[in-house]
Amino acid sequence: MGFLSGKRILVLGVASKLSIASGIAAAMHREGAELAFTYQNEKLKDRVYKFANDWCSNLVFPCDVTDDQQIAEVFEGLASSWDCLDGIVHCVAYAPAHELEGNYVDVTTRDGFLTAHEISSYSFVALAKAGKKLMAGRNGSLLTLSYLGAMRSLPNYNVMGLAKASLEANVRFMASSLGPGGTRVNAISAGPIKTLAAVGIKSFRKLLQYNAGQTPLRRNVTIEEVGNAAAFLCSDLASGISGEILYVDGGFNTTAMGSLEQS
Ligand code: NAD
Ligand code: 0WE
Repeated sequence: MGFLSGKRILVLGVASKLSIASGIAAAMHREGAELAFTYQNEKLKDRVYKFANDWCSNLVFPCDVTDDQQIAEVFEGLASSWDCLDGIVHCVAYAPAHELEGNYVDVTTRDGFLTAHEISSYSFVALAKAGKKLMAGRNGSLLTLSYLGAMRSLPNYNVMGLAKASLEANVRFMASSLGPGGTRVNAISAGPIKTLAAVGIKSFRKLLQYNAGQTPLRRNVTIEEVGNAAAFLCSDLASGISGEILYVDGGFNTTAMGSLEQS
């Protein structure tokens, strides 16, 4: 029996087999969780249905997180199959591409700032709000994905860093808000991984190479490793952990200088 057996968990953010959400779903399925999924738009619909099927799920809902109606309908849909919900996994982020390349002060706009914060941070509390009733009275768990750019500046991550900082504060305020009802709220801050969200990011290959060379483990992390940590955090094994940002980055964030060898 897996350590998530009996848990019902909603996963947002599957876009491909490389998605961090896919690594998380695979680990959670392996540990016995029952899963439900959402997809952002029609382009992703068939693909997400296929993935859901692989993980023995037929609960799939459209959900663009900028749309309150769609968010509400996810939980109405879930409620017609499940009488309760134990977890929500939020693997969603977006900033307009032109904000993720170039000098931060030069490229940041009001519009891009608002979009990044709405999709990458506000949506997490919006989901918690809409799912609150279904999750009430369980040892529930909410999980989101962050990145070190929340804490440190780095080239090109730009306004996404601010959105992740907001997301991490969101984790702490949501943990305080939902803790009395038994729900835990955490984030994983993952090291860089080549996913769809990394395609088209300027110099991402260079960043991956530098990161591996400067990391205590001398390599990048995988979606399987993030998946295992996510499964743990959403399980009762993590019953004492809330409001936490757990780094799954091979130790990168703990060093001031990882290596003096050429990266
Ligand atoms: P991905 O492209 O596979 O996933 C991003 C997801 O966001 C997609 O499924 C996309 O459909 C969804 N999305 C974007 N806008 C949306 C909207 N308006 N409504 C609903 N869904 C929307 O990439 P990923 O790397 O797996 O990203 C998942 C999470 O992991 C993100 O929060 C990202 O910031 C975070 N993260 C990624 C890395 C990395 O290096 N890849 C590192 C740390 C954290
Ligand atoms: O959070 C992310 C990326 C999230 C993301 C990706 C895109 C690409 C497509 C948000 N918005 C968009 N918008 C698009 O149009 N990561 C942690 C991965 C990432 O992205 C970077 C990084 C790292 C690491 C961008 C610049 C520098 C480093």
